[in-house]
Amino acid sequence: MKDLRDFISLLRERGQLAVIDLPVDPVLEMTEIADRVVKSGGPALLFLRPKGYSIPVLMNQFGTQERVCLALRASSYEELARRIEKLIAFETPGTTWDKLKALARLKELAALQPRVVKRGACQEVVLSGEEVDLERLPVLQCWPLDAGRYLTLPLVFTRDPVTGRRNVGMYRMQVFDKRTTGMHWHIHKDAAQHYRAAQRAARGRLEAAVAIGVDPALTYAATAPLPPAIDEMLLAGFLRGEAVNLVQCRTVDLQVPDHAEFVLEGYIDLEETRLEGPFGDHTGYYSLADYYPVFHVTALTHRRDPIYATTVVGRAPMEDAFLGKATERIFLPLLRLTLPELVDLDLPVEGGFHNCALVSIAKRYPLHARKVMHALWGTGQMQFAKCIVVVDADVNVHDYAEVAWRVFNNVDWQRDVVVVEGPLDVLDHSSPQPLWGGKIGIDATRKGPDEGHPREWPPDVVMAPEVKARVDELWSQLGLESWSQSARGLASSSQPDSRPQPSPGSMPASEEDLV
Ligand SMILES: Cc1cc2nc3c(=O)[nH]c(=O)nc-3n(C[C@H](O)[C@H](O)[C@H](O)COP(=O)(O)O)c2cc1C
Ligand SMILES: [Mn+2]
Repeated sequence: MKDLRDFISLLRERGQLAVIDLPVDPVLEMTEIADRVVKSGGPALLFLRPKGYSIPVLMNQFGTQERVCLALRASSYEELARRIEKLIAFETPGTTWDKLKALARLKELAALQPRVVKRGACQEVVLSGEEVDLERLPVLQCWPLDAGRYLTLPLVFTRDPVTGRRNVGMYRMQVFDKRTTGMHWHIHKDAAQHYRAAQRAARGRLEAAVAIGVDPALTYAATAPLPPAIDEMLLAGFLRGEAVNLVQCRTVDLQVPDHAEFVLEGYIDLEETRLEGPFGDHTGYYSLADYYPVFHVTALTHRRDPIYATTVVGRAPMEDAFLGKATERIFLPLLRLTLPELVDLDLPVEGGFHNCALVSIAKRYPLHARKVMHALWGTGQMQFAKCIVVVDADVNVHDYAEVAWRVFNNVDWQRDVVVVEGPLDVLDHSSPQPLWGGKIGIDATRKGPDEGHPREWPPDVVMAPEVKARVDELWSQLGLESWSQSARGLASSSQPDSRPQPSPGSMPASEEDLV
């Protein structure tokens, strides 16, 4: 698979693509269709006849766990996590054999670095200056109160003006007119850092290029919360098992994926901002209008017969929930590098991923749970977690009923809660002021005397294994099977199938951690 078209063909082969040949309006109608389809676990959508446009629209390419795995070349999220674990395994090379293995891994990684090629299909058609007209693209107005039309799946390429390092982030872009858009990078994100660095260096402008419609591994990489020093295109190369090919832009000094369906080249004037939003956002609320930088398009290049790729966000679960679950699985092994006591992590989609984190830990010392909370609040985009619930290693954090049972029973609300202040995601609307506010950490682990709990901690109520085995043997003779089936039905109804879910207990820590 080399590009978005190959992915579309793959989806078609797998029966994972619905081709829609009726005229459908990109204003609101596509959202309503995509929303119904994603919430019922349905296929990717290729709209051939957007009303008023001649360019087809692809939506919901990531709308199930199965499709995210196809996109990331993995059989499951767990396999992905294992690949990441292998990549970052820091064994100290003892024997010559170990040293050779470590070298081989470095060599492998070096071969996955993006490379610049001479020509790319993304420049089959080049429009510059006055020829550029963004209003020819079938850009969606997603929700009724949106301020306008938004590019919702753009890969935004910028360079750090000081280090020259590339960043690729996904930041929505409101189309203002034929040649300008908003650039909604939040102040905590890497491109916003490039913007501030360019302001400090008094550059006048910051160049940017935007790719739309690429190999889905690249699209995922643009959403991944990587540290600024790691190139998203290297992660994409690692995921797809092949280096990403980039071509030089025509009007700015940046490189973009050779196979992109569309590329917008341009710059951001460092003095200029414009009111952006409101926009129906992934919190399920409209993000409020605010002033953001303006992107001026100097060239629009595209493939012959291009396909426009987009998504809609809104009340979960939406398509982005499946990208978020992939991130939860991929980044757990990375978090474990500094937090080896972390057993598992669940970010409920209803919390938009950063509003709530459920974590299980192998607890070893008093207030260990608080150490983990503070460490998470100090790590990358986990800093936005408004609520962190910590449970013991044996609790399945993906089973919300079990987590609720432990929290409601284990917590002394005076002793086991910390309330702190810290940075919040820009989209948070609950705090009295933007950007920062209150957060809570809940320690629902068992407490011992060393944590101010002199009383005995009671054991869980569980049946003796030999009795369970005996009843298993008897079970089919008791005439109770039809009853137990309906009981199971009741239990599973609290977890709709469309919720993106890793298999329970899929990520045990090392045996030592579980002791
Ligand atoms: C569909 C979608 C839309 C997004 N829109 C924005 C946005 O408008 N602004 C923003 O700062 N982050 C947005 N994000 C999240 C960023 O892509 C994510 O935080 C990413 O890690 C940013 O890259 P960076 O760490 O290189 O800055 C969006 C993510 C998705 C999946
Ligand atoms: Mn980045």
